[in-house]
Amino acid sequence: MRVKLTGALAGVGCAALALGVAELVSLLTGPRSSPLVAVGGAVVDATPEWAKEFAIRTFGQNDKLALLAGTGTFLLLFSVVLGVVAVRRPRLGYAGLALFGLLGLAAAVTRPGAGPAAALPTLLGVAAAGIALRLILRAPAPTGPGRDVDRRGVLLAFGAAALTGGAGFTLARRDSAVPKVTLPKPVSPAATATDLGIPELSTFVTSNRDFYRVDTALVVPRLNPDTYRLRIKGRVGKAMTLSYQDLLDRPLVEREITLTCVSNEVGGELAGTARWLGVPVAELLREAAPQPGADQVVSRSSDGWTAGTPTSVLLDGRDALLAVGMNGQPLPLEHGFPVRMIVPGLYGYVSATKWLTELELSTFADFDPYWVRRGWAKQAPIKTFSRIDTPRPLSRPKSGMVTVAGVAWAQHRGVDRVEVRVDGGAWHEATLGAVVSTDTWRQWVWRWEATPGRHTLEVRATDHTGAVQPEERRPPFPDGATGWHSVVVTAG
Ligand SMILES: Nc1nc2c(c(=O)[nH]1)N[C@H]1C(S)=C(S)[C@@H](COP(=O)(O)O)O[C@H]1N2
Ligand SMILES: [Mo]
Repeated sequence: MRVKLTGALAGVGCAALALGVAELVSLLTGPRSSPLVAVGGAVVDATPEWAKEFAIRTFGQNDKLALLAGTGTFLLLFSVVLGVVAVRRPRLGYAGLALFGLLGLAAAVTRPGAGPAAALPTLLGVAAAGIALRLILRAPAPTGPGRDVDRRGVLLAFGAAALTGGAGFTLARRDSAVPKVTLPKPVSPAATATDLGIPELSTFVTSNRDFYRVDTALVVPRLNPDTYRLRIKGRVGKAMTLSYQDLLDRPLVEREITLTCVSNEVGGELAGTARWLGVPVAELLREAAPQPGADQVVSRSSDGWTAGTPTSVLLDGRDALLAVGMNGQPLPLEHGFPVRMIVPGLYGYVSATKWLTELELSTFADFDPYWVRRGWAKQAPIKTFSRIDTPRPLSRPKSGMVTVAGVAWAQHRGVDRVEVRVDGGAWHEATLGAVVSTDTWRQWVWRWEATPGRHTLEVRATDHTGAVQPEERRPPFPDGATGWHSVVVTAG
């Protein structure tokens, strides 16, 4: 029993040491070469077609911590077994360690954009663990089967693991701020809408801090603006490479645009409006001269994620931008610093590539981007949506005059009307906030004379083409949810 316990502890100590050393080394080779992050990233990407249910649930959610915790638990169990086995059969122990190393190695070097140096954290981590195991497993125990375990060695392994891992994490955190850059003024500034200023109602412009975040990145890519390059290539007459400064030197426009995630559920919060500063995509595309038939622009990020946008949409005159600024600031790291794409009217997964490094003119027949490979639709215009922000579900407003308010969106078609009804009765027209383009959401408000009791409020919007938001509830997969948002309240 004791041999087993100390063996288990030895295994965990060695595994922790491997991770700690790897974390420290990954400071030099980049955070995505850390085996924990690399394996987690590989798991995210390897979600197979048949596991679409899983993809639907993960898509759009930030279960990154859960994933890392899951990987960590698996490692813990593996290292316990490894330690217990190693005490009796050291060779098997070393073999297990090698297997564990191979897994990390395979993940680290096959991550998009990984060079040979990505192997170093795992290699050095496993080497350190191997040496520690060797020192810990001493001569055969004088009594009984198995080897004696050097308890001091185990303690030392844990100590070294804590030191290296701790140093790695602290140092990694130290330089996670956005590099200092000064953005030029736009040649064409954004006009803004007046905020209705109702408590609990989403503000017309969403602050960078409150803006939703959706991506597959386990660690936020950190690109250096000084060495940044954007390549425009593929089926073009003239391939181009632009630096960050090249982009800033162009005439920049600023536009308020509402971005929405296809994973947003009815009533969900995966939408936000920001003031984006950027270079019109169409100008760059025209200079690159797309070949006839190049109907898809594949945008690629530094971490290998891809989106596919119809070339025709990017050239139809809408404000599709390569954005460098968000609400007067350089893009925050989580929102794509230094450059991302923003296309009014299309869900983020087919248009809004963050940490953008490449635009490749291709065709829909030739290439399926990241989420399309996982079963999501190739074409994904944003569906008309409306949401009740206040009163909150299950709240207890006082009877009498109650302010019902929310937002509605139908990007690039525009919202023309929002209606509210109570308990399935007649529809009442809400008052809409004024907006300057069809590319943003609209705030809306309706004053309700509430009678005491339990009531159901429902909302629906009509877009500028006259199409009424469909009532039928459908889930986000494969091209966006539909259905009316409803809220149940009890007026007192
Ligand atoms: N590089 C990269 N860009 C990405 C994604 C991603 O996973 N990786 N996710 C997309 C999705 S699905 C959405 S909805 C938007 C969200 O942008 P935000 O996080 O700035 O709100 O980014 C898009 N751009
Ligand atoms: Mo999304």
